Amino acid sequence: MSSASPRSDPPAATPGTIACDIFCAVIDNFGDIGVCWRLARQLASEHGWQVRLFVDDLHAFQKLCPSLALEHARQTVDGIVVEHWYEPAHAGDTLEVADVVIEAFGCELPPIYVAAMAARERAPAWVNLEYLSAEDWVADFHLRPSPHPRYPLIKTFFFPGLGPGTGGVLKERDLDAAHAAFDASPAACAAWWLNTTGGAPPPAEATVISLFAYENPAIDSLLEQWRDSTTPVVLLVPEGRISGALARFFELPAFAAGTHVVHGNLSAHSLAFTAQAGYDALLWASDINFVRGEDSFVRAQWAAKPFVWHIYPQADDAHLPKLDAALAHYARALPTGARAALARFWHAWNGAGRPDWAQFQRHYPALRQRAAEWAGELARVGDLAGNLALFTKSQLK
Ligand code: TRH
Repeated sequence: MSSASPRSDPPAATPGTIACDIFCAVIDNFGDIGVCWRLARQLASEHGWQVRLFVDDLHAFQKLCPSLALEHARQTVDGIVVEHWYEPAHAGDTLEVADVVIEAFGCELPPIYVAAMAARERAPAWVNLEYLSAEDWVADFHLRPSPHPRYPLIKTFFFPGLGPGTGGVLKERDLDAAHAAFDASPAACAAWWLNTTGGAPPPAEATVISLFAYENPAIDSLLEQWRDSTTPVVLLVPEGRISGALARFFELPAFAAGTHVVHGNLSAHSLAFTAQAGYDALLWASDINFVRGEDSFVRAQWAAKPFVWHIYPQADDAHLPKLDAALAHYARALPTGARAALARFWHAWNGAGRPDWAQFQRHYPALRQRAAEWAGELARVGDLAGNLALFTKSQLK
């Protein structure tokens, strides 16, 4: 549970504690702040850093962190100092430069802050955290330094990735234990279903699917296939950009949180958007997860269940090579038939063709096994927060 306090003092730091400032400009949706908030909490809780998070859009942030107060320019939440970065030049009420400075996704730091970084007795470790891509070039560019054109400062590009030689992706130390505890506890599972849908867990023969996606023209065909399925399908849909399409399909004015509909063999529940920490349980409770963007895509991999990725669409289809690069990692070790079925389904979900549910389901056992193996392989690349802490500490020596 998050707790916010409007006090402006940061949590008391012990001498030698690393201070870290993260700057986050929200471009779209929840991924920018989602990644930064997860990273901030991990650096504080697992590495003992004193973290300050500058974010320009408190409304987007509050969706993931309901205890955040919109009216405070500065507040402390879960031990993290949150500064409302209300204009690009704002750098906090008093100008303090941290030991480690993370600019997320190429956002531009306030010029006054950069000047203060240069004036600092010991230059901070400055990192630009990039968007995740599974493409091969990422390992070549990870940790490349970029000297500042005017100041004696070096910025390092830190690239998340799915393969060796990259920065990896975020994974909390206690994540697997929390997942295992959820799976091992029928009471926790039943409580989750009651709390989330108002009912009991579905019968074992049902396929439970979570659906987090952008607007998607393939949804109608999929809803028809689920409705006409020979076995029950239980669909869990966090309220959001795909909800309008479900409302149209079910001929409802809206598919708002709390709505339950049964059509043929499909039971669909619209869920309230949860605080970020609550999202994992939705992935654990489901047999197949539809995810999108960056952070939910990563969480689905840790959940170790088959998943379908709706990649964030970019101009000129620049996202399609990224989709195939992720498939190349994830699907590599699948038997040929399952690999082809997965690729066809991911492509159809991203605009090319019609998703074939029966074919996807036929390969479920192989996909399930691969999902578990892949989570192990990915873990070997190392957790991004740990990798970033190690690198920046080496810069501070
Ligand atoms: O919201 P997104 O589509 O964000 C996107 C992507 O990150 C994309 O790569 C980026 O370029 C673009 O923004 C600007 O998808 P993503 O990354 O999965 O972020 C969603 C966040 O929302 C994630 O942290 C999980 C969280 N979440 C909740 O906290 N509660 C919920 O109920 C749900 C469904 C998600």
